[in-house]
Amino acid sequence: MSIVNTSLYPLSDAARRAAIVETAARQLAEDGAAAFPDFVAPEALAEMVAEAAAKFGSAHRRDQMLGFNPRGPLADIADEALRNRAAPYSMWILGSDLLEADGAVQSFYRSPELMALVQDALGIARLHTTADPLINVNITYMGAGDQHGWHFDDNDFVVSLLLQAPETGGAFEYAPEVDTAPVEDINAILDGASPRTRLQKVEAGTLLLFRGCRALHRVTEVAGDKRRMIALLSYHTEPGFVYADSVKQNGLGRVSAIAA
Ligand SMILES: O=C(O)CCC(=O)C(=O)O
Ligand SMILES: [Fe+2]
Repeated sequence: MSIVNTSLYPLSDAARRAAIVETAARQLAEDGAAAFPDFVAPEALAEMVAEAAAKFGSAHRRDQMLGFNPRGPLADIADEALRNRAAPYSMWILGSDLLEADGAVQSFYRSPELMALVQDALGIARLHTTADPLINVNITYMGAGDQHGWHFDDNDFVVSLLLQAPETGGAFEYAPEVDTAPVEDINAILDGASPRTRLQKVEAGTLLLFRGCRALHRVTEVAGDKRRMIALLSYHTEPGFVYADSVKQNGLGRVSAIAA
């Protein structure tokens, strides 16, 4: 069984694959984000949802107020008041060591057809999976009242697959290419009052490629009983990448794998 929805994404057909890659590369260039709706076959998505839901009790609860992690030129020009602006990070995160090694989520993360597509859409010669047992593909869960405040990412790009959308909220909002924006524009974005922000339409089964180091982005507050569940996939241009202990401690509340 293919994990990818081959009727919409016939990746083994060279001409159609080239068109899919070209569309994604254009979206990335224009918007800083490329979405692939219904990317995963329904049965594969159902398996991932079941695995993620079953592991929820093992996820680490994160409740923090954090700054937006200024990047690039902004890191030099942000004034004290702007630097001190913080927003809630409230969610549960499941370490990748707690996902089944041969389960649906890890199989998707490691699938050569997915990695080749991401690589080509981003124009990167060769991508590697992360060597870190805790952070390679993680699931985050957000329930009623949870949100992921405005921030820039440390890594160059993010690949995500929304597993389950909440009833309301939990939208992905972003302002592309604002690492070179003036301080007033950043303040307006953080105030939720900027014409530079857009909402990215993401539904369960949507794969999203996103340049999070150049775009301020957030996940809006979730409402309702149904949790938002998303798989966040980390890849690197060099093999053998392992995250710093501080990153693991911050996100997962631990630095080493839990023995099976
Ligand atoms: O949950 C999402 O859609 C985005 C998560 C995110 O921005 C991050 O993990 O850095
Ligand atoms: Fe992010």
